[in-house]
Amino acid sequence: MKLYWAPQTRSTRAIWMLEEAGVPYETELVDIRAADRHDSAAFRSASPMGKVPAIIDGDVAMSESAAICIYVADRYAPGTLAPALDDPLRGKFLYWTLYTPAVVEPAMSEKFNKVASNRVRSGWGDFDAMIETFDRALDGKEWIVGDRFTAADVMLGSSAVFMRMFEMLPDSSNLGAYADRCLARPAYAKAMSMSAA
Ligand SMILES: N[C@@H](CCC(=O)N[C@@H](CS)C(=O)NCC(=O)O)C(=O)O
Repeated sequence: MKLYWAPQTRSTRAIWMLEEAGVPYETELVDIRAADRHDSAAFRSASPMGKVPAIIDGDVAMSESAAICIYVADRYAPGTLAPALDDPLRGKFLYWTLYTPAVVEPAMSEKFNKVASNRVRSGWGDFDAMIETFDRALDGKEWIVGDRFTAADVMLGSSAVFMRMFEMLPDSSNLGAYADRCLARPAYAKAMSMSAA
């Protein structure tokens, strides 16, 4: 397993995921902030847009943090970090793993950039609908799917922590406590220490 990454980026999610799954990996830094950037052909084969994180695992070359989380969970921790294909929780697992790129990030971007929102016309609703839905889903729950930590929590946990960092997380006991539980995971700490280095 090779991980293409850069510090202080969405790469943290892939590191967190690989650490949760206990998969050994090597890393290659992609200098996304360099003025004269020269991406390797191998990296570009995994990430057509040149974005990190990306992985190459044998014949598998791919990017998109949510897709990487699902792949790693299915391949290396099926039934634990991802519900099995025939588990009824599988649908919820896919929904919540994709909630970050499909709903959280566009809604955050809209709010951050002060773009007018349209709850009905936009696929992500709007920022308030995104937060209310996320918060409600955590009512009485430790983790987002079933009663165990899954790859969906890597994606949503990183979103909750990120929103709190940017003071976009409202004063909600569900979301704040959820962010704290994610922060307390040793695999998250490992990802943060690597990403900060
Ligand atoms: N939807 C992608 C977004 C990846 C992304 O935007 N990566 C940024 C860093 S956080 C990047 O590589 N930017 C460099 C570039 O676009 O050249 C994912 O979740 O993996």
